Order: sequence, then C-alpha cells, then structure tokens
Amino acid sequence: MPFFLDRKASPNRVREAEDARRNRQEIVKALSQGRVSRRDLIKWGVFTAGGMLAWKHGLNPFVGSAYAEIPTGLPASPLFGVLPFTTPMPRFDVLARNPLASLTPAPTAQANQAQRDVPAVLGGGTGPIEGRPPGPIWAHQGFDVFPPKVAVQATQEGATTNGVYNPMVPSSLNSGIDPTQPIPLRFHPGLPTQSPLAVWTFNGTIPPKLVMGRYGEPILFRHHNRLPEDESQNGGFGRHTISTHEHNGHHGAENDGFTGAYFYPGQFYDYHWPIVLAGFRTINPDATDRRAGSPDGSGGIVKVAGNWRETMSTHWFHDHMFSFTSQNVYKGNAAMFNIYSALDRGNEAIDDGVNLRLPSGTANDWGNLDYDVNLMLADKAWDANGQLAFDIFDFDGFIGDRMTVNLIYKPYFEVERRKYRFRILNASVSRFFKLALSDGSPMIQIANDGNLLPSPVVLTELDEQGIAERYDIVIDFSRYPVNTRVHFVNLAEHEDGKRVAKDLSLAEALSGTSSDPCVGRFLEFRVVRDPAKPDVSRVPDVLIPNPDLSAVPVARHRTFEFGRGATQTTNDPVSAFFGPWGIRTDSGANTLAADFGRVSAAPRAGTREIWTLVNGGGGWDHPIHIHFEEGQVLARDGLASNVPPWERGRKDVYRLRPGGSITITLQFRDWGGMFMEHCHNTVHEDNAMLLRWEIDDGGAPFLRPLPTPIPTPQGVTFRDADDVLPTAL
Ligand SMILES: [Cu+2]
Repeated sequence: MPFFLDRKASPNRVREAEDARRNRQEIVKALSQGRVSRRDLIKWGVFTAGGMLAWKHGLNPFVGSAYAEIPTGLPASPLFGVLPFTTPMPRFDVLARNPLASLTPAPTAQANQAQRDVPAVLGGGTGPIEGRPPGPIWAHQGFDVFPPKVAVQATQEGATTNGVYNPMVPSSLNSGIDPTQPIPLRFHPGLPTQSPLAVWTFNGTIPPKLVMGRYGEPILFRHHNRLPEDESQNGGFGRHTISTHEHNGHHGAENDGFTGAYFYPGQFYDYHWPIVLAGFRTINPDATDRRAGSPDGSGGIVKVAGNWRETMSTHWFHDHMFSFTSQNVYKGNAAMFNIYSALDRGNEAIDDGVNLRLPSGTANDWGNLDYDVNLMLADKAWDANGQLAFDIFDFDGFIGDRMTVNLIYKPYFEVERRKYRFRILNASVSRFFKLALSDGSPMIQIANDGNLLPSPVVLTELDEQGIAERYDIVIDFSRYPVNTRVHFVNLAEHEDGKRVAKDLSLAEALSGTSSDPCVGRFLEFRVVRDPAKPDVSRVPDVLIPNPDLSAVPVARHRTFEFGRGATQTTNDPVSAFFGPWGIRTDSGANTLAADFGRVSAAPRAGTREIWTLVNGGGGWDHPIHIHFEEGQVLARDGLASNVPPWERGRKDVYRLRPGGSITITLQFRDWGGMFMEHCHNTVHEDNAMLLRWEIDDGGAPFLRPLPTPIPTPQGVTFRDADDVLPTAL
C-alpha cells in the first residue's frame, strides 16, 4: 500500500487526497489546541476505540478512493522545482558557552518563585518566572557539590532568520557556507520560508543547535519559552508548553525533562546538567584514574570521580511535553549535545595514552568539529504552500515524504580525503532508517546511542536505526579520488508508521522504484580536496569496555510488555491520557495507558536490576527508551548470541523488533526522582505508551512515592500519586 500518492496520480485523486488531508488537519488542530479531546472524537465516531481514524470518505487516506479501488494516499509535499543535492548541508549552530554570571537572575537550587504577571489568555494573575516545580524535591541535586560553571541559554520560539550562525568551523569545512549571511528558516533556498507558527525551534532558527560540554564542567542550561501565549496560535499542531529532556543525561530527575514538569510561555526552566561519570560516590571516588577525566584546556587531563567505562559522548535534547512530544519535536524542538572527555576529547593529535584520537581536528585542546560532524536525519512533510504539516490517520505513526539532513532537503556536504566522524541522530517521529554508502563501501561504527562501543564494527550497511538512536560512524574518504561523489542511501522502506516494511538491497534502493520517497540517496558527499594537514586520527581496536556488573547482585527482575488495546484505570484529567497504546508491567492485569501520576516501577537506589522489554505483537516495532540509566543488552529473544556486535555497548534506546524481546541490566545510582520509560515512536508515546518510574531511596531525602507535579501558569501544585502498581516497590 503506497503511503504517498504516486507522482502519476490523476489530478482528481490528488484533489481528493488534499481534501482528506485538510479534513484531518482540522482534527489535528482541534486536538492540539485542546478544543476537543480524543475521547470526544471517539464518541463522535471520528476515531474508533482502537485508535484508527474512522474509515469515512474524506478522512482516512486508506479508505477506498472515489476514483479507484485503491487507497487514496497522501498528497506529496510539493518541491517547487527543487532538485536534490543542490544546496549545502549546514553544520550545526553551536550555542554560546558563557560565564555563569551572565545569567539574570542567577540560578537557584530550588525553582525561582519570583512572580510575574500572567497574561489574560493564560488565566491572568501572577505566576513564577521559572516553571520548574517548586520546593526541595525539585531542587537541583548536588547543586553545591557540582555547581554549574558554564551557562548556555536558548529560547523556544517561532521561525525567524538566523543572523548569528556559529558553526565553529571555517567556511572551507562547511561546504562554503558564509556564516555572516542571514539564514532564513526554509528547508532549501528554493522552498518557501516557514512561518513562525509552522516551525518552532531553539532560538527560532536553523541550523539545529549543538551544545558542547565536558566532564567535570557542569552546565546550567536555561531554556526560555517564547512560544505564543495563546495555545490556538500553533499553526494547526504543536503545544506551547514544553519540557526539555537531555537524552540520556545522568542527571537528577529535576533536570530530566519529566513529561509532567512542563513550563509555559514567558517562563524559563533551569536545567542543571552536572555531567558526572556514573558511580562517582563508590567507583574511583578520589579521582585517581586518568581514564576518568576531562580535557583541561591545555593538553592535559582533569581527573574526575566515577567509572571511566560509563563515559558518554553523543546526546541530544528535545521536547517531552505530555502527549504532545511528537508534534513539538517534529515542529523543531530537537538539538544535540556532544560530551567530551579524556577518552573522547575531540582532538585527534594529543597522544597521552588515554585519548582515543578519534577523527575531529587539532586546533583546539578539545571539541574540534572540523572532522566531527553532527547529522540530524528527519522526514518531514509540507502542505501546498510549503509550510510544515503534520498529519494523522491512525496511531501507528506519522511518516513524512521528504528527507532532511540538518533540516535541509537532500543537501550535499563537501569532504576532504581523510577520515570523518559522523554523529547520526534519527530525529524522526516514526520513521526508521537503514544507512549504506551508494558505492557499498564500508563504514566503521564506533558508538551506539551515548556510548562508544567496546570495539569498533566495520559494516557496509548499518542496522536499522530507530527513532532517537544515535549511531556514530567513521568514514574514510581517503579511498576516493578528488571530485568523487558518493551518497548516503536509506534502505529502510516504510509503508506506514508501524515499522520498516522492508529493508531493501542497495541496488533496489538506488533503482528509484520504491513507493517510499524517503528511500534512496539523501545526502551527497563531494570529495573536494586533499586534507591540508595529514590525518593523524585513529580508530583504535578497543574503545570503551563495558562496566563489569558481575559482582553487583541483581535485586529484581521486571517485565514491560508494549502493546495495543490499553486501558486507563485512573482517568485523571491532567496526568492521564487516553490512547490505544500502553504498557503491561510485570504481567499485571492490564496494558495501561500513560498516567504520569502513576508509579509503575520503583527500583531501590544503589541496586542493579534486570528488565525484559517485550513486544506484545501485532507486527509493530517499538524503539523503547529508558531515561537516566544506560543498559547493557544481555539477550535478544532470550539469547545472548542474538545480540549483534554493535549492540554490545551501553544503550538507552532498544528496538524490540516485531514480536521480539530484549533483556537488559541496569543500575540505579547517584541521583533520585521520577523518570520515564516509553516508546520513542513519539506517536505511540503520545497515545499513550509511556510510564513513570522512580528511584526509591527508602524515603530519604525523597518521599515514597513522590508527589506528582501539576503545572499551571500560576504555579506548579502537587498531588499524591494516583496509582502505585502492586509490583512497583
Ligand atoms: Cu512504539
């Protein structure tokens, strides 16, 4: 079943499909603006209880067409004559790192409750300037032990022109882009500029933003919400309340972007990212091991406490607004965060016996981006006017028909004849990717999610990459002569948002015959010259071995089954949501829909557990994300031998695969509070495949269970957890 209309479709069918899309957009709009609830739509027969858009003509794209006995499909996003590989791919826009004193007001351990006038459209009166929940439980943990040393600020706001682009590399390493030229927000110079209501990004601009941090140097990330105060001013999708998840930071829950700790337009939220090595209280607590370290700024190492085998590298951060994450992330709330360490310091020349010397550059002590490139892959769709559009037809997922890299439609990127590191993020709503090079030549995978692998893996095709997964790879362009053009190719063909329909061969994907417009070539590498300096970077045979947990007893086994047909047992109007997707915990009676007031698991602080994540079946794949702690994969479908080499590091997103299960082990240490576990097909997550778990410290200093935050523009209140599953504690 083709997802998008064939380009040879008749004008009548295109018109019919456009009518259908318009009708669906009215539904998305009404839902996103809170004018109707999903339950209303079910009552009215627009949605079925199973979550399918009713098979009414003019709504569901798969209903029989008036013109043919085949599905209507979606109208293709118009290209306005734009051809692929005609505009450069911009490098990320690096957010400034400023002294802490630059923050006004100064950050505080507990949420700043200074009052401001709340606009009438948000209910009037007064409310706190900071949206973080107040009081000691949401105070920054370890704020005095790990005081922030660097301030990074960003707004969330509607699309505008970027006049302060800072790629941190010369134009010669950015495909000739002149950063002093203003950058309008459009997916290609030949496509329309996006309206401030259609696209909401960090600082309202593109390219996507990058934060650079290092171990031992805590960051205070102040996020200002400058979205429209009126929630109906959303261009038809997206919610103006936001919560920012640093995926997958080892930070206290107050900084994790909890889905129920969202904040309003006009407010800010201070996220304290301490950037510590896990286990810092018990492993290497006196900071004597040079491998547990951070670049000191002048070629040396600052030693830090904790386990060097827990060192992380490639993170991203994105919105986590309860039941609106898919729309908000799609609308532009996605950025990346590179963490540097003594092992992975972003300098390929320093030869100190610790530095792995991965491809990066040499000019700066750490964080050279010359040959270390962030790539954000995302499929998008736009309407007849070229404005970003979101669509629904069922709750399987949302698929776009236009491939973007760093938010540019099918760009090119100029490279030198040497090794490059690419940090590839799947920032889609529901789409999986599977990457190969167009000439079938090898790539070296060095990291999976936030962690470098124990050993690099050479592959001619990467594994399927689920939503939110990061794959760091090295490509050696020295094998190509100058003037070679080679492409990244997507092999994963989708027919809907459920899962990959088929992994194509390279030849099939290149043939141009797939009905999925996001299959095939999507990024062109242009080999333009020899490197100015010899490539001294390396890919060592040993990267970062896993922590050895064999001596840590297993306190508990838990099972989470991800499936359809969820029930909601609490029906809380704020914290509970209604949707077909849910999670059955520990073989409980029900597959439960999300309620951020419900505690589904509460591991004891300081323990290790084994969790089995099970796909409830039905032919879907689910990329499951567990916040806060990375896990080691013990088994796929019950067998350790099923775990491929590229999944033998530590991960934070686990693709279950249709009908599959995955068994992981993880520890619960260092920080407390409430965290989440959910499907990262964000349409599943929003509808309502998400649960809350919290670290049980026995009641000190945290309550057991924790009170649930209930945000309002006038301040966050708390109420008792409305449900604690019998096996949680
Ligand atoms: Cu899912």
